[in-house]
Amino acid sequence: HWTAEEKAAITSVWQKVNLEQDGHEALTRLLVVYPWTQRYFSSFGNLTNVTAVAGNAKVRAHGKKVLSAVGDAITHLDNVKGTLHDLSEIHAFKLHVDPENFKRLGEVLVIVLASKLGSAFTPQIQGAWEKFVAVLVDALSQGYN
Ligand code: HNI
Repeated sequence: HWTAEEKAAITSVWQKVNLEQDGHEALTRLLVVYPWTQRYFSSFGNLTNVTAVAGNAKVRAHGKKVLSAVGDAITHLDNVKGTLHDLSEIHAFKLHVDPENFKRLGEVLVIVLASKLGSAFTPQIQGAWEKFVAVLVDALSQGYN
């Protein structure tokens, strides 16, 4: 269900992503913009303000893990659901993450990409990414059904 243009838009942007740096920024934005998401990361230490989050090595390592899983989905665009099946079950049954938060992570990820690419993040590229984020959120939410 992807056009060749959409696939190109998603993969070409992903080639420019730095998993650790951009993952850290996305997770930092999630924790600061939506502070109630901090409750899932009580083992990560002090996350109460932007300076603490920005300097937190656990947040950095975890951001890289999250974006690696996104990259895994991007290399399997025709089977995102199958690729993220186990990860979805972990979030549902083990971590008990409210799936609304997947949308929020998708939202901050688009903002990180837009600020990184500037005018190269065209409306057409944003359109493809919004669609990918919807597919990603849907795949991560499958374990909750
Ligand atoms: Ni998420 C663990 C991927 C969104 C809370 N998460 C993981 C792991 C991956 C991952 C990979 C490591 C799993 C393992 O240990 O086997 N998470 C993703 C992806 C998204 C996402 C791809 C969305 C795009 N996770 C979220 C959100 C929250 C979240 C929105 C909470 C608000 N995740 C967690 C928590 C852990 C976690 C909590 C365990 C962290 C730890 O190390 O203790």
